[in-house]
Amino acid sequence: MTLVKTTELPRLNLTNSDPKALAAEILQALKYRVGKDAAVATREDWLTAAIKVVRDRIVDRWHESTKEAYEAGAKRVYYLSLEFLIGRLMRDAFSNLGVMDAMREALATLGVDLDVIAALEPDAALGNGGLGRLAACFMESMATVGVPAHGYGIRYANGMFRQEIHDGWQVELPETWLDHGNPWEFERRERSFEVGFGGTVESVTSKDGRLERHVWKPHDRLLAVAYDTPVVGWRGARVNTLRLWSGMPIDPILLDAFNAGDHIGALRESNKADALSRVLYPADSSEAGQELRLRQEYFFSTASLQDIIQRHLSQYGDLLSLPDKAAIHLNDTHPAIAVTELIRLLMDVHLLDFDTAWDISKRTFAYTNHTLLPEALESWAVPLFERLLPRHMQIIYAINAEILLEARASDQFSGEEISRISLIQENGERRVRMGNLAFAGSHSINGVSALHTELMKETVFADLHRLYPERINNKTNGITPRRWLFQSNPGLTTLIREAIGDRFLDDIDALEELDRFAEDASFREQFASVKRANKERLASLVMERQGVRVDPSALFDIQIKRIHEYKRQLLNIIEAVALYDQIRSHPERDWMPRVKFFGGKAAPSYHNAKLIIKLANDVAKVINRDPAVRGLLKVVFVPNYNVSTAEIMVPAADLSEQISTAGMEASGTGNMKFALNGALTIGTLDGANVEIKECVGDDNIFIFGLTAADVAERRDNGYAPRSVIEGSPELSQALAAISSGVFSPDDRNRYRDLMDGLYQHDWFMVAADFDAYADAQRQVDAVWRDSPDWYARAIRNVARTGWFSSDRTIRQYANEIWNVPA
Ligand code: NBG
Repeated sequence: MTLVKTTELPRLNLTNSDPKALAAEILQALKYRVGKDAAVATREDWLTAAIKVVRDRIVDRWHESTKEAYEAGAKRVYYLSLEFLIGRLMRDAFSNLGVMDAMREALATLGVDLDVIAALEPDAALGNGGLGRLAACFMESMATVGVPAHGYGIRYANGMFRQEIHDGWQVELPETWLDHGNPWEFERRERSFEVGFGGTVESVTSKDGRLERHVWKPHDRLLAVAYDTPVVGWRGARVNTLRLWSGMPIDPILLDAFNAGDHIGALRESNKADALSRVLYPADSSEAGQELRLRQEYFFSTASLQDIIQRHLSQYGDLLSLPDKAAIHLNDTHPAIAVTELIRLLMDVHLLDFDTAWDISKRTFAYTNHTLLPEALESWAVPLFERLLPRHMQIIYAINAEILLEARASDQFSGEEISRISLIQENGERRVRMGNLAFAGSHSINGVSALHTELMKETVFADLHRLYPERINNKTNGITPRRWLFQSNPGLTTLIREAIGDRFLDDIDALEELDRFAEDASFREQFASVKRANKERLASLVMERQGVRVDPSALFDIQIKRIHEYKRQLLNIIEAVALYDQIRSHPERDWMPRVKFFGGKAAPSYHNAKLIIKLANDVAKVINRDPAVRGLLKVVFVPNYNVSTAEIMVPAADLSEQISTAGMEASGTGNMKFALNGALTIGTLDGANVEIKECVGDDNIFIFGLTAADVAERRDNGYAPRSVIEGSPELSQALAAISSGVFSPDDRNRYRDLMDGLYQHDWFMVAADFDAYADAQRQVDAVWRDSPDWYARAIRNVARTGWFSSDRTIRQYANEIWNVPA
């Protein structure tokens, strides 16, 4: 087997990318921008200096891109998202600009190892999971395919929490990514906007008593200040802006209070402003619910809209043309309040009438739905909403009157259906439905996989879809191949280049040419050796971080994602327990060595998810030290799963676990990353797994279990998990072992309730799918045993998943929703 040496991707024609000149520039930056001498510089200082040197080149492209778009009068895309899970930026920027090797060489001449300083860059973890990472992939793809775009979000001082595992339990610690400053960003104090909350609404009437306009007099006021990060596309094609807002008080200190001796009270305003951009809510696919969250949503929505309006007015002079020049995208319902805020600004500040404002709004906004889970559909209690945003409440009633009128006029809805269309939920406590608001206020509503989009039409939005049948459309998610193949898997990238040439670097569809190499024995061996090297890297990480030894020749079976019952990490753990039983009872069988890796964070308030983490760790402890297993099975929970960890784990996987209850995972994007890196998927027909199966072909994926339709039918007909469990000896045994404390001798009852839940209701149909899952796992073993066949299938996965590039997704958004060229 030959080991593939990685070579650098083709360079961009950049002036001054000669390593000698770069080294001199890095020294200059160290001296004048960091203020340090080489003799005393820390590794963080070198990191900052290296970034500044490359950032200068990005700024050149940034200004060119901005100017081009301005002069062409191009329509701009504004992507509003409460989350951007960007991860580290250095490799991304260096690689996209084609200066990776030159910088590596330059740093080496200064005695600095690029890989060492790269590992010091903190992850910008301004997101929870798939939704935030999708926004980050989209930013990179928009810059790559040439869409002039701004991402708008919040500059959280503390992003996603850092997870530690203490005695098997998740412990949350604040993550402080800004500790050493952020060399990528530009603070724009001059770009700050006022944000108000509470107070009253006054009506201004003309002399003859006609209502002229409303004036909102907020009680609390603060500023949103912009911080810009340039986002560079592949080969520096375009540079777009990620603009994140930070809260700032209008009066930094209340001097009256201070002088009166109230030193803490004097900082009240400052603390309030700080709180707004302080932390990211760590709730994924579940409702955050608290007042501060609504404040955050309004804070970034109004700042972004004021910014957009100011830019538009200074270029075009009037707001009637806004929909032709701006596409504003709502990433989930978190920025849905922007619909009412735009109308407020157009009416109360720019003096348009409601009909005009409403029409502009609908033509400007588009909305993506990312989940059907009822607990994640945002709604706000009317009294809270009214208290914080009194003017917006009035506008919501006005919009509601419009759509209910349209619904009644169409004569196709019953009273009950009309009540489901309403923006206000009337049964029980009155609440504002943000999903309905986003739907009503947008001209396009999209789902994120074919299945999810169909289910949207049949479930949450069935009535609104009947009223506005032309609005719902599908845009299957994607991932950027730059980060998720070229940068994270340089070994595989080089191997592919040697096989099919460089065309796929710019046109990912060209990956198809790799298909025929599945039949080529020597290519398969090289492919296997690249995979092996990636697995060794993961094995050393696990050794280093956790002191667990794993064998890189075993099958690496990986499930990494947020911990959630619908994602069914529990199904995977129970199967591990069942397999453990089998190995112990039949030691004579030819078992295939396997390591099951888990990684992911649980929302701090999600009791069962945290218990599932503990269970994975408890099971690992027992299995890993049982000599009877002879290392045939190991279980590893990798702590603090984040973007950087994913970059190491994804290329090292043989098997990708995508086993959600069918109908519940809107799309998934981890599934795409794994397939593109040559892992085979074991999965249900859920989310984008359905489309992955269509692309890679039935033989190159392990599909099992109930379909979404089966799940619905079982639920309707009264699903009885107890009898299912009793009918499966393997499952009953595994559950009994967990329930009786085999894995928790220190607290035998720890998992009793969790297991009872499976017997009693099993909301996520773990029992119903268990046997099918275990069978599929044994098929996996059978294919893994025949190694050439396995790698042939793995290669076909790489060759056939170029379609899941976020460039494809973004082109579809551009052509079919935003109406901008791409
Ligand atoms: C998540 C879905 C994933 C999907 C991502 C990106 C939320 C609310 N939804 O299935 O659970 O891949 O969004 O679309 O985080």
